[in-house]
Amino acid sequence: MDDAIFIARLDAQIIETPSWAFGNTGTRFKTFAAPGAARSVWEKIEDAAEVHRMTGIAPRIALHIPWDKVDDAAALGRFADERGIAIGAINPNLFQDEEYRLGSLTHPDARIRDKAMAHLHDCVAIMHQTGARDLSLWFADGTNYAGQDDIRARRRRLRAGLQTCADILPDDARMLIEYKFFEPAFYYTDLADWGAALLHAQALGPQAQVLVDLGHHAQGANIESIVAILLDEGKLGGFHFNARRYADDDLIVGSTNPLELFLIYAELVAAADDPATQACARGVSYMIDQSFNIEAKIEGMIMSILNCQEAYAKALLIDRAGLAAAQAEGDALGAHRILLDAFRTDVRPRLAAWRRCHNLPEDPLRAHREGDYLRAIKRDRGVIATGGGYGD
Ligand code: RM4
Ligand code: MN
Ligand code: MN
Repeated sequence: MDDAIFIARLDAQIIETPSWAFGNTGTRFKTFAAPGAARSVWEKIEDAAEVHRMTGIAPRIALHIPWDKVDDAAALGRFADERGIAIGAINPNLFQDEEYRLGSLTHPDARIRDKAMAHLHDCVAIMHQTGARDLSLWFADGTNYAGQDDIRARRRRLRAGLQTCADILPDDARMLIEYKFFEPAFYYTDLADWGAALLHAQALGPQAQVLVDLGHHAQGANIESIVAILLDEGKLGGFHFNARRYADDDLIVGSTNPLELFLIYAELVAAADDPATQACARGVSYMIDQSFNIEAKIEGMIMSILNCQEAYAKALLIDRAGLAAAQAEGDALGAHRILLDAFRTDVRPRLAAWRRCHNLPEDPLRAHREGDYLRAIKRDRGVIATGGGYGD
């Protein structure tokens, strides 16, 4: 690929960071306190700004409501804007209240469904106040025992709730429907896979798309093929990047299976060059959804952003013409080797050059580690007490 195009494509890649990864998070066993971890949404925005200063490609932060709820959302938007950060996706929590024991939009009791809908209304209001364009929906809804509830009835309740949500969405906004194959429910999950999400998104119309969280598939699932199919249907709306080994581990993206991340980017790059899928590919929101347990928060986030950029840069280097020719000839291994050649290319020098051009630190991780910002937050914020875990 021509250098100017390579650089222009790198310039266009934007990745959104999640507010929740900047505070202390942990497992149900223990939350370890990280020195200097953000204590409020305001500090999370400041940390997101540090990630953007170091990497140059993380100018948006996603919020979880009510975790990040403040009295004046517009003021929060302005606070972010002054730091060069925009508010990204709004993620409504529909899983923490007592009433959601049997579900939220799928709950058998209409009063609980109304409560969930009221929360979605509040989140749409926050979108208006902050200029956020994506409503990112993940539901913990499901059942634990066969017979516990009627699967088709639940599905219809969910569809009705999503339809109302589509009706109240700002005109230029999207709703992204996320799926996860299990947890917290174990027998049946109302949005367990991309098929379930896609069917709803198709019925709801152009403002509804599917969100792929890399941690939400069964072991061995071919995620890049899901990405390709959703792109082909014009229904891929966004990603939650992370990595998994066993379940929804929320580890640093690219840390367990860098080849998978590269192959996902390869599909995105190919679709962006195909007139039939270009519009969808260009609209995809790239978001991180991770939860750091033992890692330093900002450092982990910088590494995540860099891993995505590296995978993307390698995908840009795939010899597309050679690949098409090998595929047309039925040369399975020739085609495969073309992909691997790109994957094995060391793009770090080119990315360092890209950073130099943009007045960014050549080594963002080191610059952050040695910089004033980290020193200041460690000094000013200190270490906050955290919960133990089970039984606390
Ligand atoms: C889910 C899913 C959602 C996230 C919640 C807290 O597993 O990944 O995106 O918002 O966790
Ligand atoms: Mn997610
Ligand atoms: Mn998850």
